Parts: sequence; C-alpha cells; structure tokens
Amino acid sequence: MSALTLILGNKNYSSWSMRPWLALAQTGAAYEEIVIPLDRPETAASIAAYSPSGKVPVLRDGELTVWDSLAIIEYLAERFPEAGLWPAAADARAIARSVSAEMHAGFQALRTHMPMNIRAALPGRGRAEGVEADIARVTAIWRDCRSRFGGDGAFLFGAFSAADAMFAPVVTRFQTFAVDLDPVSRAYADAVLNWPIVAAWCKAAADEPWSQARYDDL
Ligand SMILES: N[C@@H](CCC(=O)N[C@@H](CS)C(=O)NCC(=O)O)C(=O)O
Repeated sequence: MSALTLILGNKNYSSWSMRPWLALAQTGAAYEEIVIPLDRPETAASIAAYSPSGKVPVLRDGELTVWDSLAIIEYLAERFPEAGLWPAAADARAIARSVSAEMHAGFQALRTHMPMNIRAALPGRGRAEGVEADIARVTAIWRDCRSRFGGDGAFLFGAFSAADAMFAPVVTRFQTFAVDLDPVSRAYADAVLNWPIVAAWCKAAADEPWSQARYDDL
C-alpha cells in the first residue's frame, strides 16, 4: 500500500466516497485507491479489514487511518495546505465549513429518496415527502454562496473547494432525477459536472461492472 490510500465504495453509488476522492484528486497528490463493491455478501468483511467504523470511505496515510468523509477532507486540507481546499478568507471558510457540515448531517429525505446513481436516468422519481424542502434548501445555499463568495469563479467560493466536493453528489442526483433548477443553481451544477475531476469520477462510475438493483429499480 502506498503512503496515501483511499478505500472507497462503488463510484456509481457511494456518495460519501465521492467527496473525499474529489478533495484528494484536487490536491494533485499521488495516491492509490481500493474500491469495495457495496451491498454484497462479502462487503462488511472487506470494509472491516480497513475501517474501524465498518463504513467507507477510509484514508490510510502510512500507519494512520482516518475515517468519515468530512474528517478525511479536513485531514487532507491540513496535509496539503497549498491545495486551498478551504477558502482563504476566514468568513468564507467559516461559511464553507457550515454548509459542508449541514450537508454531512442533513438532507435525509433527499439522500433516502434520491440515492446517488450517476449513470442512471430516473426523471420524476424520488419525489417523496421532504424532498422538495431539501432541494429548496440546497439551492438556497448554492445561490447564497455564489452571490456572496463566488466572485469571478464558477464554484460556491470561487475556486473549487471542499464545499463543492461535499455537494458534488447532490449535483449528480439532480442530474439523475432531472430536478428543475433556477438559473444560478443550473450554472453551478453544470460547472461542477464539467470540472475535470468530477467528470473523471462520473466516467469511472459509468464504466463500473457492479449494479445495485435496489437503487436501479426505484
Ligand atoms: N458518515 C459517514 C457515512 C459513511 C457511509 O455511510 N458509507 C456507506 C457507503 S456510501 C457504507 O460504508 N456502507 C457500507 C455498509 O453499510 O455496509 C461518512 O461521512 O463517511
């Protein structure tokens, strides 16, 4: 195993894995990845070989094991300060952490009823109770960050940041479920989908051999 190894779930379905993978890719550091297909008889045992929580993602840095998506992103931000994973200005950084923590802790209806499934097209599905309210809050966050901190850049805080990595799986969900977006949110979502590391993750997701029927047959 090389110094930095990220252990992930399937790229098509594992939204929690996508977030730190994007942050790590954004640093430009060399790393290895291990992908563990989810929802299979051997999944729990495979994850347990790496993860004290029994969940992915997990980052190994030499002897150190870091788990949970947001903790991994914070670790990467400290390990690679030159990558600027968090905005440089203290106020922008505080808001970036607030919206990232809100994403990490919330949006239960959206996460349950619109599970990430990058290569699928499921227009009109997933519209269960609470989902519209979650979509409204996510897009309000995007509009607010874009107007206050976006500046000349295309992302929430101008340049691609950890906050964009946290919201990227929501962008792909809105694509999968064909959610109508206001113009500011649409432009932001397109910028995320076209960002090369996001496009690379989505391409890898589309090429994966595994499928999880319970997410494909919504
Ligand atoms: N709070 C955790 C959530 C991690 C999580 O739920 N990971 C899922 C995959 S997306 C998992 O490991 N599932 C495997 C299982 O439960 O067997 C994080 O942010 O990393």
